[in-house]
Amino acid sequence: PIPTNLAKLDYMSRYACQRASPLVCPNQALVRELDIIRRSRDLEGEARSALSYERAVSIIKAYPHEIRSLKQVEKLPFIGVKITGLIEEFLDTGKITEAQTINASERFQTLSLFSSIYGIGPSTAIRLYNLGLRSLNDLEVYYGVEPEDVALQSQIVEVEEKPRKPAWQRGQHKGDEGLGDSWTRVALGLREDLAKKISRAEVEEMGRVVMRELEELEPGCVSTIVGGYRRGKAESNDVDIVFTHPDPSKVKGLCKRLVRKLHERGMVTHVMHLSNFHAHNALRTHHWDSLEKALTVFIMPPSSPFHTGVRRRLDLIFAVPDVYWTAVIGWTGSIMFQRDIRQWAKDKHGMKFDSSGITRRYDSKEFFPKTEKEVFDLLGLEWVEPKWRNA
Ligand code: DCP
Ligand code: MG
Repeated sequence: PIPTNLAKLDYMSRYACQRASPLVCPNQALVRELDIIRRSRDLEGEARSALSYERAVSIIKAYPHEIRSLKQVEKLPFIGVKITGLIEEFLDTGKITEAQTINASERFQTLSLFSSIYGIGPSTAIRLYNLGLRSLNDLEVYYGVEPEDVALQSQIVEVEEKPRKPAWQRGQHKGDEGLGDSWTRVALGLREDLAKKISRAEVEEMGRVVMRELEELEPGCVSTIVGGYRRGKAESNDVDIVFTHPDPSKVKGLCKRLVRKLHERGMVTHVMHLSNFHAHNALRTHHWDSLEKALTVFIMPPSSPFHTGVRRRLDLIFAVPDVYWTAVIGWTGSIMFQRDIRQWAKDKHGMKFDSSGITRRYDSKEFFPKTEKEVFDLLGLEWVEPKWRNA
C-alpha cells in the first residue's frame, strides 16, 4: 500500500517528516545490519556516531526500491564514505562483517541485556559490565534483589516536585534516568513481564479498560493510543495513550486522579514517574504546563478476557485541548520522525515544535491546531499517515 500523496513526499529529503517510512522496507536485511552498529555506538556512549547510523538507517528505510547497486544510494543524504563502504560489502557478500563481529561479542550482548532493564541506560550498563557482571543473575546478586522487592514497591510513589525534561530532550537515552537502586531492583523483578510483547488486540483492550475508568471519573474525555501501535506495529513493548477533555478546566489533575483510581482498583501496580502541570515556567520557552504524564506498570483486571497476570508498561499523557494534537504527533513518533519535525519547524519557520505545543520563536506566539492535519499544514508539511512515520 502506497500513501496517496506519495508523489509529494520525497525519499531524498533530509527531513524524515518529508519521507514515507514503512514499518518494513525493501532493504530490511541491510537495515538490520546497520542497526546493529547503531545500537552498539549508542551502548558505547558514542552519541554522534550513533546518530549518523540512525540517519543512514532512516534514509534507507524510506528508499522505495531494493538496492542492487551503489549508484542507487550515492545521491542519498546521510550516506557518507564509511556507510557507502558498508553497503558495498553488503551488496557483495550479503553481510556486514563489522555488524556480525559486534553482534557476536560478549560485550555487545551483555550491554544490550543490561540496558533492556527499565532504568538502566548505557552508562550504567558499561559500569556494571566493567565490574565483571555478565548475566541477569549477576545483577540480581549485585543489587541484592529479594523476591518481595517487587511487591514492596507496589504503591504509588511521591509526585515529583520539579519538572523533568523528557529524556530525549536531555540528550539521554530513554530509561537512563537514574531512577536509583531500589527502582532497579523493582525493574529486575519486572523484567520478564516487561520483555513480553503486547499484541494489538491487548493494546486495544488496555485502552478500553483505562477509558472505562476515566469515564467514571470525568465523563467526556477523548484519547488516542499512540506510540508504535499507531504506526502499525504488530507487537508493542509498551502502551502510550494521549488524553484530553473538550473542557480544558477538566484536564488539570486528571492524570493523578486516574492513576490513583487505577491503583486502587489494582490495575496500576507501579508508578515510575508522575508529573503535574507546572505553573513555574520562567522562560516560557517550554509549554511545561500543558502536559501531565504518568509512567506506570499496568496489570489487566481479572474481569477482562485478556487477563493473564503479565504486567505491562503503560504511559498516560494528559494534554489540554490546545496541544492535544501536538502531543499525539510527538508521542506517535517515530523518534526520528518527530525529531525532524522539530528541526523542520525550527529551520523553515522559526518555530519551536514539541509534544507540548508549537510556538513561534520571535514573538512567542502559540498555535493551537484543531486537528492532526492542521499541525502538518501549519508547518507546511505534506500529510504523512502514522503508518508511514516509521523513520
Ligand atoms: N519518543 C520520542 N523520543 C524518545 C522516546 C519516545 O520522541 N526518546 C516518542 C516517540 C515514540 C513515542 O514517544 O514513538 C513512544 O515511545 P516508546 O518508547 O513507547 O516507543 P514506541 O511506542 O515507538 O515503540 P514500543 O513501545 O513498541 O517499543
Ligand atoms: Mg510505545
